[in-house]
Amino acid sequence: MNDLDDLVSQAERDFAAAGAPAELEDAKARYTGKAGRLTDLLKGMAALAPDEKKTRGAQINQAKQRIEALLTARRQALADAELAAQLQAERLDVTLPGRQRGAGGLHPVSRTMARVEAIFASMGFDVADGPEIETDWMSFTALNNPENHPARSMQDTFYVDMQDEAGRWLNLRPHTSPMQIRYAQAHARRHAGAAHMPDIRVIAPGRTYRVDSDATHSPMFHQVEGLWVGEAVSFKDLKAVYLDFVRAFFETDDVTLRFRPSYFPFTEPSAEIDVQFGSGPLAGRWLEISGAGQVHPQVIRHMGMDPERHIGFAFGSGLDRLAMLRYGVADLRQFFDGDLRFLAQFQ
Ligand code: 2U9
Repeated sequence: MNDLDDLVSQAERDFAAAGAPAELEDAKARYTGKAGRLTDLLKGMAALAPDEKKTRGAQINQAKQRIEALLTARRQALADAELAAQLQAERLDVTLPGRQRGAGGLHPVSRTMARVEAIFASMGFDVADGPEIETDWMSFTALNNPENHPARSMQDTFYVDMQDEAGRWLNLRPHTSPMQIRYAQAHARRHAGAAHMPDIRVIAPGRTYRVDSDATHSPMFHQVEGLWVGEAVSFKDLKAVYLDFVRAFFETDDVTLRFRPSYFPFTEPSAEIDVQFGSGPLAGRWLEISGAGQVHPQVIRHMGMDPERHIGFAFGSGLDRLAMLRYGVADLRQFFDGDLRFLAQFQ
């Protein structure tokens, strides 16, 4: 091995020892820089004879080319290593699934509503829908609650700053009954003049509003009312339908109903319906669950029907109260606080 081979080997080792581009450039300067060892060798040729200069010059040039090739290779290796380190540090797993929104679910009151609708649908009841902002006539007069009658103050109604054609303030419906008035009127119009009118069997679930707020009352709450009108409907039909409903809703036959006389302007006679479970956490207590009665003849008239021919029963329950009983919730307001820790339990 001559001195030039030696030099190339030393350069190779020096380059290999450089762990970063700046160190490599320093090492390069020690060989090919102005004061570098190759440069020194070239300078040392001045003293040689012309023949020797030629051979020596060619050898030095060859050594320089080898050193430059080593340098290029080492530069590339360092750049590759830097890139590999960067790729490792900034590694992205593109196969990871994207962040997903948590799956939503139905509110317990919505679930209860769907459940009530399904049970009554199985008994041949349709579901009515209608506006939440109502006229005075629909919310009160049609339901035998005449203007200026003291019974109107039984409901702490929200009024809307808008008037109907009769100049009366609109209201946020205090019960779901207007939906049934509208439904019955449309039914009566459809069958006007016919020898026989099919029975009306409908439930009206939805949001209702009253100025009332405590553990068992919320200014916005939900009702579900039912109505069956025909030519031969009686209180025993009401009892049978309601008992079937309660058994299906609470998933037990171990339940007794009690009808207590009561008063509502829209029904006569009227009753409160209580339930008592034979077992379970609520066993042995009478729980008020609904109001009901035979639809008042005046209300039948407002539906566009003849009370001499048509008779019916109606009932009304607080949907939120049904949900509270079914799920064992003590404070109605929890349904409307929007706390997901509470609501997620019902999914
Ligand atoms: C029409 C005619 C009659 C619906 C009825 C009740 C009795 C009743 C309350 C239960 C709990 C309201 O939410 S609550 O406070 N309702 O007691 N509702 S009879 O009677 C009607 C409905 C529609 C056309």
